[in-house]
Amino acid sequence: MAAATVAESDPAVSDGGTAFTGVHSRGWDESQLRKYSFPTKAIPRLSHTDPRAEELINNEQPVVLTDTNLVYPALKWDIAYLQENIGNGDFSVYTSENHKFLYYDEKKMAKFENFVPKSQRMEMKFSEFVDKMRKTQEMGGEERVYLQQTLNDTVGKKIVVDFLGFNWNWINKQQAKRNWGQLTSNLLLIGMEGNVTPAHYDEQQNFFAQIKGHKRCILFPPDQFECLYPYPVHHPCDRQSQVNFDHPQYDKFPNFKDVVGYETVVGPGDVLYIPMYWWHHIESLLNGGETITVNFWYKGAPTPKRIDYPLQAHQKVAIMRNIEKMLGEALGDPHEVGPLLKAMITGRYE
Ligand SMILES: O=C(O)CCC(=O)C(=O)O
Repeated sequence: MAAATVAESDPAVSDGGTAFTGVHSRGWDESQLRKYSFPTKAIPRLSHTDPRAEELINNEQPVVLTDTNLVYPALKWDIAYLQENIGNGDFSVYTSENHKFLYYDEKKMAKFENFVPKSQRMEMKFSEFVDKMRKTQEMGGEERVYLQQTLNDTVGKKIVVDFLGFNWNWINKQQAKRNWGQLTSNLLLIGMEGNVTPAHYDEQQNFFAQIKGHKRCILFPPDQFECLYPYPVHHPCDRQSQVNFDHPQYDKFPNFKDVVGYETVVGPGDVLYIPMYWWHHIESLLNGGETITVNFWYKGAPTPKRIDYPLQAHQKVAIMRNIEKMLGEALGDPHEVGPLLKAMITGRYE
C-alpha cells in the first residue's frame, strides 16, 4: 500500500511505533526512519482545495497539503544552485557531535552558567558551509552540520526571483482568513541525512515547505505538555522537551510512556501546517541525502476579547509560561522559580 494511501485513510494508532506500514512509492522506506518507543497516528495528506484541509487548519490541527505550489520556483534548488546564487551573506551553521540539534536561546545562557550547549553556532559563507558539510560527510563519523538561516536581503538576484514567485496569493489568504499576525520570518534549513531537531513547540503558526529530500515530522498536541516535560521557561532550552527520545528516562519522565504522536513524511512540494504550540520532532531521513526546507512563521491571531471556557490546552500552556515569567521577575532570580512553585503546591494541591 502506498504511504499516501495509508496517510489519507488510516488514522488508527499503530502498535509498532510508526504510522507507516508496507511499501512506499514516494521515494523512501521504513528503514530510513529512526525507531522510537511511542505509537503514532498518520497526519492527513490532502489537496489544498479539499474542504477537510481548510477545516483542519481552522481547528489548528496539522495537515500536509500536497499541491499548494507554495515554493514551486524553489523546487529546483540544490546545493550547487544555491552555492552559485545565494550570495555572499553570512549563514548560521550549527555543528553537533551527534545527530541531534537541540535548540538553545543564547540570550538565556548568561543566567545559566553551567549550561553547556550540545551544538555550536558558527557564522560562515555558504561556500564554507558546503566545504564543511562535504568534509563531515567524508569523515562518516557522528559529527554533523545543519544550516539554519533566516532568508534576508543578502541573497542573490535569482533567489530573490524564486522567492517572489512563491505562492504568496495562497499563503496571504491563509493568514487573512484566520486573522493571523504578520509573517515574522522564513527560515532556510539545509540538513544532512539523519539530522534530528528534537521535540519542541513554537509560539508561532508555521507552514513548513519541503523543497529537497524527505523529512519525517512527528507532532504532539499541546495537551501532551505533561508527557513531554519542557525545560523551564528561563532555561536556554525553553520550549524544548527534556526527554531523550532515543533512550527515554522513564524514572524521571514517567508520563512519556503515555505520549502518542501524529506523523508524516514530507517530500518536495509538500507543505506541513504545524499549528502554534504543537510539539514537533523533525528528522531528515537516514540515507536520504541532504534536505532543504523553507518555513513560513506567522504570529498567531490576537487573543479574542471573549474567552470561552473550558480553556484549550494551548491557552493553559500560555498561562503557565506567564506564571513562570512573572515569578522569575518578581523573585529576581530564575533559579528561585522552581523552589517557590514546589513550596506553593507540595502537600497542598496534590
Ligand atoms: O526542520 C527542522 O529540522 C526543524 C524546523 C522547525 O523546528 C520549525 O520549522 O519550527
